[in-house]
Amino acid sequence: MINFSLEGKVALVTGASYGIGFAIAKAYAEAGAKITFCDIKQEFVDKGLAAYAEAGVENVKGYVCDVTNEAMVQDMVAKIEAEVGPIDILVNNAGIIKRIPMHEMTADEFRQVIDVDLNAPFICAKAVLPSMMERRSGKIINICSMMSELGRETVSAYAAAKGGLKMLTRNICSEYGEYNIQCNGIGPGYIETPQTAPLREIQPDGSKHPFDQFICAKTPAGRWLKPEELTGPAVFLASEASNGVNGHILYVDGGILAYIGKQPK
Ligand code: NAP
Ligand code: GCO
Repeated sequence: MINFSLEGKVALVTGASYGIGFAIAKAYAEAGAKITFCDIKQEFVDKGLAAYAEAGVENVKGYVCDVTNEAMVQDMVAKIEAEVGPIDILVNNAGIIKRIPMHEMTADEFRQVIDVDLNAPFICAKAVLPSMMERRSGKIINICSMMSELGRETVSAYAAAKGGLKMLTRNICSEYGEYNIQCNGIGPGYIETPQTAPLREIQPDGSKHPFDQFICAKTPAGRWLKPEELTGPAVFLASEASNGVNGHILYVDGGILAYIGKQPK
């Protein structure tokens, strides 16, 4: 029988107080996993714990951790291993974006995005790999993006990071596949979360944001996706059902990458 269950597995989802990370962690709990997550501030961890409780997800553990800080990440992983158990599933979800024209972006702003969106997935994967190697089993899932494949104005740092994250995914696959560790990516399309809220703001005249209209024209279904639409693929990539899948970026984009876009009327 195909095993999509996560029964008895320990999952760490970074940046999962809300948004995509929250939806994935909740789905993992429903599939039987023990959930741990982190966020950068205690305030957000507390809000996340309350949200999981409200959603009926029990025994969730939240940790304050800035995923760009290797010492904090190593300490968090050690705490999880002591308090919950060895981490079977890591989802590198935490991420930021800065939408600034490249010629106006400071090097520090560029570095901040690279730090969270690319360096941190390296730091977190490096922290869980030794135990996964010892147990000869593990799943690492990196949350990539349309910008792992495409560029657009004002997101140079984010696209560079997410493009790099695609190749980090493939390299972890290449280097650790022999330990029965699978590393794959999920490439969400355009998802309704706080990160994209500015792109969906209703205009003063009551019309849709131009970018909202643009994305609906670029998506065959003509709509934004919801975080919950990522959870099936996320459970699949965390389960034994995907043990033969490695180094793959699974795009959950409603068909954006396959579509030239709806012809304007
Ligand atoms: P979001 O709503 O902005 O949530 C991002 C989460 O990451 C927040 O909980 C945030 O915590 C946390 N975080 C940021 N920096 C952190 C750090 N240094 N240490 C720990 N946690 C940190 O984003 P989202 O839309 O759910 O996106 C989640 C992931 O999916 C990101 O990697 C994003 O790039 C990717 N993605 C999103 C979309 C989309 O359309 N939404 C599409 C493709 C890919 P704070 O609240 O404390 O900052
Ligand atoms: C943007 C959006 C995108 C999404 C996502 C698309 O400004 O274009 O924020 O980058 O977050 O990454 O897959």
